[in-house]
Amino acid sequence: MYWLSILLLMPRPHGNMAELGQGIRNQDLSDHETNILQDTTQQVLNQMQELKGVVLHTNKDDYILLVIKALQKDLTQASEGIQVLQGSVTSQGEKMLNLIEDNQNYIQSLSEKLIATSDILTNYSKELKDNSLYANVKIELMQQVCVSNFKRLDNKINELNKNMILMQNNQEGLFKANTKLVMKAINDTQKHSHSHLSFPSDCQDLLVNGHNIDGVHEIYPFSETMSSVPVWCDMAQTHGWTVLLARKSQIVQVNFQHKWGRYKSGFGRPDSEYWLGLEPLRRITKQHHQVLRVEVEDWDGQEGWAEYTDFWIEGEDQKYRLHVGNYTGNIGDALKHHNGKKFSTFDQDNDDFSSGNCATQWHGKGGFWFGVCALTNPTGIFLEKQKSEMGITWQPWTNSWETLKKLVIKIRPQ
Ligand SMILES: [Ca+2]
Repeated sequence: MYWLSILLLMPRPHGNMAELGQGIRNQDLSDHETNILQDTTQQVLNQMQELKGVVLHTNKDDYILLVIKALQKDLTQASEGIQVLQGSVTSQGEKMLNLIEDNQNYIQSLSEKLIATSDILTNYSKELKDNSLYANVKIELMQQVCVSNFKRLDNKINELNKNMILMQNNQEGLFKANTKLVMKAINDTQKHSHSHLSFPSDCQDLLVNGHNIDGVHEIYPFSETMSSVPVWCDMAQTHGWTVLLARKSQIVQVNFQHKWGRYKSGFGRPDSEYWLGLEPLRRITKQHHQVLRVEVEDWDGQEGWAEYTDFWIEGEDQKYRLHVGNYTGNIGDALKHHNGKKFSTFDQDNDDFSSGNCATQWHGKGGFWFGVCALTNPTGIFLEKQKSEMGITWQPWTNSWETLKKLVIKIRPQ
């Protein structure tokens, strides 16, 4: 330490330091290290110059020589130190160079990797660009398809709307047509409320329902009870005649001598001789006033007819009073005498003959609308050709009480 401090304080020989500086310059030192060495050398030279002046003025030669030797030794040591330092610096420089070289290699490697990565990225970019273009083309195509589909959908919707309107119009038309049909059916039902297929109220209803052949049929004049009454129907082209009384030749003639009750309900057989009954007759004529037709045949085969366009009867409380008018025919108007008369039977005298019962005393005990007493006797006794007030007669036709072979009374709605 002592010599190091002396080295720093004491002047150094000028020639050795110059060589040292030159030696240093020859080494591969950095500029900064070279500057430090040069500064240090300059300081030593300066101190040596000062020391040289001191030596010139002191005259102590021995001491000076000793000091010089010591300085030379120091210089030698310093030179060695510098060499060590140079070696160290060189070693560090080499390390630095190696490090730099390593770094350069690493940088080179990184650069190569970067270039490779850049290439990859470029390729990716290119692929992305290509994909983007492809995607754009695809999107454009999809957009076109979508637009096309939207147009088609729009057209379909318009078409559907038109169809909906057409359907609504058709539905309205159908509804109107159905309403008309229903109203017509209701009107027809009301018009022919008693012309139901299963419950015809007379032969006219049966004809309307398609039964156009003469024969026995069941009619339902009692809507309340729906009980049926068998009748004979004479079917014409447009009229269904309901026979209310039939008198004609039979192997065994039907007995017409019945009490009020039987005349009220009816008796006989529709396919031969029969009486419909006052109560069914009242029900039929109550629904519609009737046309009444009388057909007669005498024992000589002559035929005739009479029609009354307004016929109806009252109820049992009025003894089924007769209303008949507007005669036409070729056998004379016999019923004009009976118009307005009550019905009488042999057990119930409602006639205008005050001294007795027309049915019992004069006309064979059949029931009829007797006055005083009769111009016709449709319910009389079936007798062969003869003159008898007890037989079946139509007085205006024969101008006598000549019996008839056939007499039928039938009705139809006006
Ligand atoms: Ca009487």
